[in-house]
Amino acid sequence: MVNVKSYTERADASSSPVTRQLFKLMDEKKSNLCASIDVRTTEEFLDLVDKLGPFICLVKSHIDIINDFSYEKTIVPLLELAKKHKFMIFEDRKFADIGNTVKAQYTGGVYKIAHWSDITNAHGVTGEGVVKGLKEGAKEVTDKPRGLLMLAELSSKGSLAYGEYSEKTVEIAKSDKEFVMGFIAQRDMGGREEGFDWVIMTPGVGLDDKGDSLGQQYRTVDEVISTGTDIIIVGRGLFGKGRDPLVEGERYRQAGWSAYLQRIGQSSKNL
Ligand code: S5P
Repeated sequence: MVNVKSYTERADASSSPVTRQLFKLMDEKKSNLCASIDVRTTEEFLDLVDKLGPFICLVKSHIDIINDFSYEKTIVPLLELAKKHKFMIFEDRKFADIGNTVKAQYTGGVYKIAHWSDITNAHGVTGEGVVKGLKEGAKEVTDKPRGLLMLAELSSKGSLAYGEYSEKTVEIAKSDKEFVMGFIAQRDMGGREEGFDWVIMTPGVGLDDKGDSLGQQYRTVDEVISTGTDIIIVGRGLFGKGRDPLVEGERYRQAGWSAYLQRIGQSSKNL
């Protein structure tokens, strides 16, 4: 059974400060769209963020693929755009090491992720220490709320994250109700009967393509929302192959929002 409550209702009951902020923002902007902006230059990155900003609740970055990254030229303007358009930020770092190492990777180096990214994610492969290490790191460098998503399932062909692996990852997520806000997954991960209301964010979403030549697999917006997705993560569907981000941004926002309204039993006149 997927979650049929509204984002606002869930915000009020959530134990995660980041989830509370995100769900409220989503209802305000009528958007459950996260733009995944995987491009190689700061200029392209900021240009796409500015264009897509009005349609999205969240920007997902892979900050380490930007060739000319600098904190001043990439992150400072990104934070300004986040204020201008009201979206949150998710650095898709996929941490996968022991607690002590991820803590250093999260807070230090050139990227200093914990300083600017509201949300990040981690694999469960190394065990519970990954959650503790990241949480400690966040507390040491900022007073702002930070949230973690565990990677329970992946969209790519042949992924090893299923069955017992996914179940064990869910167990790890239960170790921290305040910092772990939910999952990257393809469907609802349960937990409500035990008092967890996780946010499910789903990549591998596309309305025009079935996948790519490197193993990515796409499902439609209606499909993922009906199986429990709260936030759709869309990358190349928004700006790849010469697509117009202004057109696709609104198209995916509407598709995501109407599928959500349908799931919670409201009519789509509220689009
Ligand atoms: O299972 C996953 C998990 C993630 S976070 N499958 C994914 O594709 N991702 C990320 O989502 C991936 O790293 C990329 O940044 C984005 C999908 O991009 P698209 O262009 O295929 O929509």
